[in-house]
Amino acid sequence: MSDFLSGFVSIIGSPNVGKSTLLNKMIGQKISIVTDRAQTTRNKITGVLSRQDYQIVFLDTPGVTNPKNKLGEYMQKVAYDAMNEVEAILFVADATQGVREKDAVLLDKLSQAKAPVVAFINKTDIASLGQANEAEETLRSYAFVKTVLRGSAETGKGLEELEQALRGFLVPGPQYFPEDMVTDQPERLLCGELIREKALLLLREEVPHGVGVGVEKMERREDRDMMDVYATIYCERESHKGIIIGKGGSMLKKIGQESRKDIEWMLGCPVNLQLWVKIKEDWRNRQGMLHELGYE
Ligand SMILES: Nc1nc2c(ncn2[C@@H]2O[C@H](COP(=O)(O)OP(=O)(O)OP(=O)(O)O)[C@@H](O)[C@H]2O)c(=O)[nH]1
Ligand SMILES: [Mg+2]
Repeated sequence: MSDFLSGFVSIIGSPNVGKSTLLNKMIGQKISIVTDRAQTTRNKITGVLSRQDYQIVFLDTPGVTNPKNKLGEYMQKVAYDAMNEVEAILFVADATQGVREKDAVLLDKLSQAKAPVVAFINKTDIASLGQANEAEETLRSYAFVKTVLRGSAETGKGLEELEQALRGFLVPGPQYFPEDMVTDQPERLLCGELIREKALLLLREEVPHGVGVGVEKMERREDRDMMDVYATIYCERESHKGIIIGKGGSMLKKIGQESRKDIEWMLGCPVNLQLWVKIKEDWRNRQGMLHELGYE
């Protein structure tokens, strides 16, 4: 084991560029939720890639934007903290968007980081060659960016090269996690995230950012292979509660059905999911609620 290499790699980038999709694809398992909306990821998500002679511990982070509330401040801090004490930083850009003002601000921040920076231009499957080339040229103009690669987290193109590039920054060290462990997120948090993902995907534009999910209890039945999961969807307004519940409870039912499928797949057993909706005004600015939902 003396030749074993390992290290931490933070995945950093603007919202919606595909950081979580990339993590899931590299790991080969869905551990970080993905939607087409900005600011999907709210916490640091650890994903472990284990090979025979090396291990990469990825840290997926929230897309960096200007915070609008305490939750936003927390999310920004998670991303900034992840720039320290890692072996490498994987900066992700969206080929169809290029290097925008917000990406440039983030790159300036990364120029101060101690760790080497690898840039990955994502979504080349839907970008023109010109767009990808332009992004690459801009990224290469940053002297501290060691390597610029491109590909697609969706199709998997370019990910083998990316893994090899990151491998080059690993150092002799321990296997931090057992090789069959893909994340250190507790099942309870993963369940909550899967429910939040379905809520984000199914709800209208104005509700999603104010949605939080708390899983109160997970209990295995004694008489059979089944799990009872009790969870609450929090929102900020009466009108939002109405939208989440839907006509005759139809929306809540749909959120429940779709998230249950994912939760069952994750837990490997049938699940009885009980969902509630509660209003907590301005919860994204309330320390107690942030703490309760795991944002601390
Ligand atoms: N076509 C295409 N779509 C992609 C690719 N990677 C990600 N996406 C899509 O881009 C959207 C955002 O993906 P996420 O992985 O949630 O992005 P993120 O950077 O983690 O976003 P935040 O957590 O909000 O910061 C989703 O709709 C993905 O399906 C890709 O390589 N190609
Ligand atoms: Mg994400």
